[in-house]
Amino acid sequence: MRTDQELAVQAERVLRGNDLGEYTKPSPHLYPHQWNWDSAFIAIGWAHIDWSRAVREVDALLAAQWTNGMLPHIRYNPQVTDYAPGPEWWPDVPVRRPAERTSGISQPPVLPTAVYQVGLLQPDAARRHAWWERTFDALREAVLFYPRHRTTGGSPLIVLVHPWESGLDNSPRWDFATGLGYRPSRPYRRVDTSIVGAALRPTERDYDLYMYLVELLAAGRYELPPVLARTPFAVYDALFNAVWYHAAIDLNHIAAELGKPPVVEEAALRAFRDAYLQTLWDAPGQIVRDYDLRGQKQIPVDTVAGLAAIYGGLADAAPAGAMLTRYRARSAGCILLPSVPPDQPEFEADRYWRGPVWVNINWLVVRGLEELGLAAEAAVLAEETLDLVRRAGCFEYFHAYTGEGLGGADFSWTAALVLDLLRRPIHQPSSGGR
Ligand code: 9WN
Repeated sequence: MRTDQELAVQAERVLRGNDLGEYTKPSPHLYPHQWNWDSAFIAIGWAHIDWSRAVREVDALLAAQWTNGMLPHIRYNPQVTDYAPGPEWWPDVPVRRPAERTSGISQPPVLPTAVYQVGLLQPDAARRHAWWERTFDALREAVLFYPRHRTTGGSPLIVLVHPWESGLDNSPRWDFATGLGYRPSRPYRRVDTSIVGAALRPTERDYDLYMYLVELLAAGRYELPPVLARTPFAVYDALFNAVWYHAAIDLNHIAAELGKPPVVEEAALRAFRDAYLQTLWDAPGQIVRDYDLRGQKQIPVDTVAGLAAIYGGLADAAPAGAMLTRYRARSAGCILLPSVPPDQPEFEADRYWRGPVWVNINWLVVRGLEELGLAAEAAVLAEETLDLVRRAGCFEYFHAYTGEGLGGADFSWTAALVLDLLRRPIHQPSSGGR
């Protein structure tokens, strides 16, 4: 078992190994481009070992911003050709810089939170403020993109139009749509299953829907109204919405530091919180659920995304603690918080987002518990996360029962978030609460 020092050295080696100077590959072979929420987590890791490098990671992602403010889920590296689907599947994306090539969808907006955290790790206040000042307008547009372009019918909740946007691609929450038999009009290739065993990845049926939706989104010029009229997939994702809420609050913190007005007003945050709980809270299960806009109902599948209210600070400390306890009881025999509890019929201990343990999700819950003042619970989960990676290494995900490392090895966000847990131990509050 590695010591903390050995673990930190290993994590740093992973980040440096995946570093392309401008951005950090999520993993050496499987994911060669720049991914949105990966880079946010990765920047937090870099900030502990090389602050300027963290800044470059963020700058690279911001370079891919669209004219409407959206930060796309992939920023393509033009030198990489052995990844599918490539930019040819996403024609005419409205990037600000014409040379940029990106995907046509977004991903959970962790970036504003990362910029806030990275800034706090810069001891020189003048440098920190200068950086926040330089990135502020882009982040403001990125946060406001969602209320401006991804809401419908008077609800402030954000609509996702592709499972990839959720970051938890083949979560069983999305099976209602993969089960409908949609297929793209053109053949497509996959490279993921030549790098990782097919049994650990999304199925062909999942990919058929993913590529069908890619074509549909491109045909709708990536705009919500034409897509909503035709798509089988439009959801309020509990995790994505909580990440946005947290990002809005963190960007408001930055605004306050810079003497600017809040980006999202208090009243709008309150309305968002009310809508979130009203639409997504499942009282019998004491968990939040996602919502299918087509079927106009909650999606009756529980996953770890149901704990997102903890990360968002959308639940108070007492219900948050109860949610955690219940999820852990349902996941007895599993390590940490598995992506799906084993009592869900769709649970698979080793398949991607259908059961395995992911470090980024556990980190989100750890930091959420900490911010709610639940330091003891946060510390337990943080220590278990570090133990898992000490034993297994910096893998992409981990077998829900055995902790065996699965998917891509030398995975960047695992390394980055382990560094963060090592270097920024859980804060013990004097009074509690956010
Ligand atoms: C598709 C890079 C990304 C993560 C996602 C994860 C996976 C891609 C894939 O890898 O998605 O975007 O090929 O499966 O699901 O969360 O950002 O690490």
